[in-house]
Amino acid sequence: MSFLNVNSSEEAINLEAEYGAHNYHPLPVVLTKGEGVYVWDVEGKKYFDFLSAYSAVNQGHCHPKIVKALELQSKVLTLTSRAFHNNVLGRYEAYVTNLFGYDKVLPMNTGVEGGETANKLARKWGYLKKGIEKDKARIVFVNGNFWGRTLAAISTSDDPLSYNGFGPFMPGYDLIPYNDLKALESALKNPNVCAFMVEPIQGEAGVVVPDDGYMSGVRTLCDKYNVLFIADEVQTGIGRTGKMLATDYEAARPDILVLGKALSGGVFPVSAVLADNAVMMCIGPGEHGSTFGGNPLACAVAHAALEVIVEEKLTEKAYSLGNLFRERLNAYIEKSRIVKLVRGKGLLNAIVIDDSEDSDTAWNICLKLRDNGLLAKPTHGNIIRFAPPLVMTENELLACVDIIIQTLSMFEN
Ligand code: IF1
Repeated sequence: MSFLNVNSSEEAINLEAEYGAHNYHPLPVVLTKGEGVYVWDVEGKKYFDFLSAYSAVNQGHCHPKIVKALELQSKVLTLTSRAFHNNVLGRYEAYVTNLFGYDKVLPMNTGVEGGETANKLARKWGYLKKGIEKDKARIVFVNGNFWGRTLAAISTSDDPLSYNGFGPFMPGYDLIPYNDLKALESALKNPNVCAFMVEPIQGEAGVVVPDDGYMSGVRTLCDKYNVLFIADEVQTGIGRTGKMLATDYEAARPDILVLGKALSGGVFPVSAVLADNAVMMCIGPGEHGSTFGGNPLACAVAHAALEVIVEEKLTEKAYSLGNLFRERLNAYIEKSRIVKLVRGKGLLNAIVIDDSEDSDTAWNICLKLRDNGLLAKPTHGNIIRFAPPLVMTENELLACVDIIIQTLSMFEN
């Protein structure tokens, strides 16, 4: 057996089972090529990608402009570390801070590193600017949050699958219900609270959309109690929900903005934390960083990836295609026995199967969707997330709606 390539999906799956950690349970499909909204498996079968690598591929697979930026930079300079300057970082920093309207950016690599950076920034601001007693700073999170797999991230989780068996956990975190401004206000009254970190729409929890007014209410309460509002837009940001940021739907400008995933169009791990000087300058030289943070290759890729979102008006596309998607699905749901509802904003949507969390209906529906040429995966038990690349055309979206409805119909009796 050559380890360089595989001749069948089965061989690839067996190699992963034998030599790879079993930290995932992938849908049984082995992808070998991606282009725009399509992916192909080893046997040559073509699929619509309706997951977009959890919203990292908003710009479509292997977008030519982003790949070109990767190619060009990769032949010139890939990594200098931040021990020295490079000629790409500053230009990218100017672009991304102007695009999102913040004074500064702290470049990192993965979304969870962005979250960790936001937590460290908020704590430092709490001590230096809010006058919180040393080591007493607290950050408030909500039930159902997901911001990654590090020990800090799982210390805020209420999902046993995320934290079971990984204790002891990091102190200094409080949990309150999502979408509950009363609970938030009572938590923020604690003078040791330096920040509230929240997803504008909860991705992993199953595309949970809060009430209108929740995010603007968060902004008002954080102002009232001198608490930093950290928005985790790793999954909702970069056009996915029909606005450049999901927080753009309301008067809810975050004090700290965390971006990742589609910041690179899925071509390279890139994340970013944006804030104004009053917050960002609380961290000084040598107090935070990473080997790859702000590397020239990542900056070139991210710069191109953001330009694609703007130039191709992908945010506007997500907004209109998302409305069309929910309209067609709701028409089906009216007469469906198994689908309870569809929810989401822009092209971040999910359907809830009228089933218990531990039933395998959603999984079986995704297996059938695969057979019918569309790839999606259940999030929690009975919820299927639908998040295609934002470059999809209306005809392609309608073809996907047909596949989804045709597949769901197979489970109605
Ligand atoms: C997995 C889903 C999970 C995120 C939000 C930060 C991060 C994520 C809102 C961390 C990452 C990924 C992680 C990946 C599957 C996927 C995911 F929600 F998107 F479906 F897990 F919940 N904030 N989400 O969604 O970013 O460090 O991964 O770059 O861990 O299984 P990361």
